[in-house]
Amino acid sequence: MPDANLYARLAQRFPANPEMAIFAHLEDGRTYSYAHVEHVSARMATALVSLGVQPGDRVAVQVDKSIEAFMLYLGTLRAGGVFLPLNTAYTPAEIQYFLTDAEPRLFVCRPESAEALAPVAAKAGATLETLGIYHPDRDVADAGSFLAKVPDDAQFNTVPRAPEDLAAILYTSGTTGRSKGAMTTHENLGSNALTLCDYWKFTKDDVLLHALPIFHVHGLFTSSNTILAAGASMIWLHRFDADKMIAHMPQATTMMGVPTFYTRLLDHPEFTGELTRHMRLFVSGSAPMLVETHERFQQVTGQTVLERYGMTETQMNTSNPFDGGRIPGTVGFPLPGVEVRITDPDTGAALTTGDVGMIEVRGPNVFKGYWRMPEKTAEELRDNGFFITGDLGQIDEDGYVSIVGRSKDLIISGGYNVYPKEVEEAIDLLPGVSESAVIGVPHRDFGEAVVAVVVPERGSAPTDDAIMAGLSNLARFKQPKRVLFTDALPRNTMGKVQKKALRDEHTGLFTG
Ligand code: MCA
Ligand code: AMP
Repeated sequence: MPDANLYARLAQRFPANPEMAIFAHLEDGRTYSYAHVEHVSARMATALVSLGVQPGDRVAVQVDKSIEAFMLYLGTLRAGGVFLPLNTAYTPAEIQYFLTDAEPRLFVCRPESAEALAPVAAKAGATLETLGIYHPDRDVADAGSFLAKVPDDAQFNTVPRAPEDLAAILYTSGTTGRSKGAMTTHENLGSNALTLCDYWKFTKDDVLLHALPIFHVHGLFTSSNTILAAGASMIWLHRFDADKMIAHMPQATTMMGVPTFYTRLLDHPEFTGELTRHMRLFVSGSAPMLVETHERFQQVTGQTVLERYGMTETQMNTSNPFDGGRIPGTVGFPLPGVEVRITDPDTGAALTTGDVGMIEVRGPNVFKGYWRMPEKTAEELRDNGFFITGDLGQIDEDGYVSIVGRSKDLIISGGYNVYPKEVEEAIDLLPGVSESAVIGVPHRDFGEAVVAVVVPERGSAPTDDAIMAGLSNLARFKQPKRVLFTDALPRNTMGKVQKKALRDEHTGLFTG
């Protein structure tokens, strides 16, 4: 059987000429070819093994986006390790949970976070190393301790993996209780990368404008793995910056982003039809793109953004077509090899064309389950292989899938997921608070913004500053953009908080 190791699968497709660039137009003037990818990932894998990483061991990473961070991901795959990327916004309290749950052999963090995170790593039994942004002109100390352990030269035989072996764990918050580690296999990632490469017609001539973070599926897998599968190249920006996107767009052929990328570009006076005429593809996902944004984009550029739908647990499920109608407000067709069905959320019975129900997905893209949570896995992954997404949708007569809502209480802010329950639990613990409801309110920039509606205890008058100060253990993007106070939350006859009524009441908070 051929090796299913994702790196080995992608490397087979690397360009025949290893001098071809993988990272193009680097801001520091470096050149970085596919030969470098092979060599540096071999050196990284060697260092990982020397640090005790064995096949199946987790390698947890909370570092800034850099080429070295990306090579650490590839080195982990080559060593047969399980890559566990963590949002750079997570606080030490949040990291503590992930490390305790995943028990990584190694935890790599930013040099400036090492002091705060050393006790966290020690408690979880993980070796701690640091990785900073490498810059040839800067003091080597900035690059952290890990690179010092990477040999100058090394060959490495990629560890063979079976399709169902784990390649990565990505944590996704739960609607109830603790975050769950989505166990993602080599086959999940390999099949999705090859499918997207084909479906979106990527070739070695493509240059992807890459400004997404690399601790989530969108930036790490959907974007980067697809580029490696095509033997193409990327313009690697450390973060989204509209000016830089515009400066680099003339050298790019494609871009992938969350809707906020598109609204920010459209608001920029230099984003014009002229600037984008040569671009062959713009892809959006991670959150719904408003029809209005699609239309503005069409007006300015004459092009239609291709919207697709994915999840941490399933990689990419559906996509509007490359050729043929890309219909705003839909997420297109099931990708080749992926089955999508709509079911009754209460009974699980399959529904028919046009009916709104639960979106369920089956295919080689669907994850293996939640790390050490067999009950949660059984709740969401059916015996017949269908995954219950928690998204509500319908399929029209032409086969286009639309997402019309969510059965899960979830806010998507600028492409980051925020689970209201987690924020409410933190607020409810604060002095003077009786209860709270956290809702997503329309926001021009982030799509939805987190808003907390707080009921003070009788006789107490907590301030919004006090509430915010009490939430410092939560990542900034989860913290409310506004705290409102009320005497009582609206409830239905069953006593359940009516979040829809609250959302309706405050809908114009940021847009009105
Ligand atoms: C930053 N802030 C945010 C967010 N990002 N607040 C709410 N939501 C956010 N997404 C806060 C910061 O804490 C800060 O607050 C202030 O906003 C400005 O921060 P800054 O760093 O300057 O923001 P930015 O760099 O401009 O970031 C905005 C962004 C970024 C570019 C939209 O959030 C981003 O890159 N999002 C992409 C997320 C993504 O990749 N999602 C894919 C998930 P303060 O100043 O008060 O501290 S994968 C997925 O969903 C599935 C699989 C799929 O289908 O793809
Ligand atoms: P995550 O848990 O970060 O993987 O987020 C996955 C969720 O993002 C999905 O379950 C959807 O609710 C949402 N999502 C992703 N892509 C789209 C899209 N194009 N339109 C609407 N929602 C989307």
